[in-house]
Amino acid sequence: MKSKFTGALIGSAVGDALGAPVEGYSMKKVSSVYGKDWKMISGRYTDDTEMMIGVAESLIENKGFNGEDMATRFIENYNPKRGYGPGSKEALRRISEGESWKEASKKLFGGMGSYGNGAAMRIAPVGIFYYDDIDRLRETAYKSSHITHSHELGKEGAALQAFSIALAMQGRVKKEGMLLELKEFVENEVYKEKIRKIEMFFEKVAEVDKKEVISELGSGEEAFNSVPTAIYSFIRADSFKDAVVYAVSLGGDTDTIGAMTGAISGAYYGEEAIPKEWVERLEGGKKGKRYIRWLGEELYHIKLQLMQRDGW
Ligand code: AR6
Ligand code: MG
Repeated sequence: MKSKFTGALIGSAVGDALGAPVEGYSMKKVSSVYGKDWKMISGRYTDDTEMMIGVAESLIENKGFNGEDMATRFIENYNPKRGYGPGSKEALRRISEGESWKEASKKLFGGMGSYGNGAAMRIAPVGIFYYDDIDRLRETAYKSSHITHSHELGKEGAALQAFSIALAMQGRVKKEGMLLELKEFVENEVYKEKIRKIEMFFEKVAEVDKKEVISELGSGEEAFNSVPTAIYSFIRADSFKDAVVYAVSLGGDTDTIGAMTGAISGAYYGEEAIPKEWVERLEGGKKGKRYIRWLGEELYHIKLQLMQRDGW
């Protein structure tokens, strides 16, 4: 279990760092950069991992969700060079200027709130910490999303990603079984339809063309155009490496789809299954790979304590 906790977080960071140098590229351009080797280029992570670290730090410090504290962590960790989306950036600016974390995100996009994938990309700590408690998982996914993403589709995408990670932690189901549970879990029709499309992909005998995956599931910055793509990338592969390589190879929002695929795959296969050369190349420093592993270990220890307290 410990290796699944650390695997989800390191897997997320590795996927992010692998996708980062080719963000926004077409499928063809990604392939011209990575060729057949898929060597990690710089190992530098982006906003996805920086925010995922904030979620983990806050869950650890509070042994659960605390919105004000989590928002503060996001603001303290914020480095403009990590490539934040405009919505997240504005929400954090508003909160740092004194608006409540419950109100700030509602003002974005003309009062609609953001449906970007920024809440789903950072959700791995919630998925691992509440892997055995669906109600808490859903509630915490919604609340942690709300700090920057108040649109229903942004929140539902984060909850779906968190639940995918939880199922991967449990390791009971993959393929059809996993899709069935995801379809029951998810409350929004847009996501149900995407999961149906994934089911249809698996019903086909021939390998589905990547262009079809992109047009049907998406490869963009919207949560509904990227979370299902990450889930599909995980399910169709038989290893951590194949899953993440496939996700990034599609092009588009490669760092985030890479991060989300890496989180689910790391939770399923465990940290040992992540290619050593990718982890070695992942950035170090104060909040680098060692720190990310430590966050996973801390979440694991706190989870154990809470389970023992509750008489497991
Ligand atoms: N109406 C129209 N467009 C929207 C709406 C909406 N309600 N919500 C989101 N978008 P954002 P993120 C579009 O800015 O989710 C970074 O590279 C809009 O084009 O909230 O935190 C990350 O690494 C908006 O700019 O950012 C992610 O890969 C975009 O969705 C990515 O950006 C993203 O929403 C998303 O980060
Ligand atoms: Mg990013």
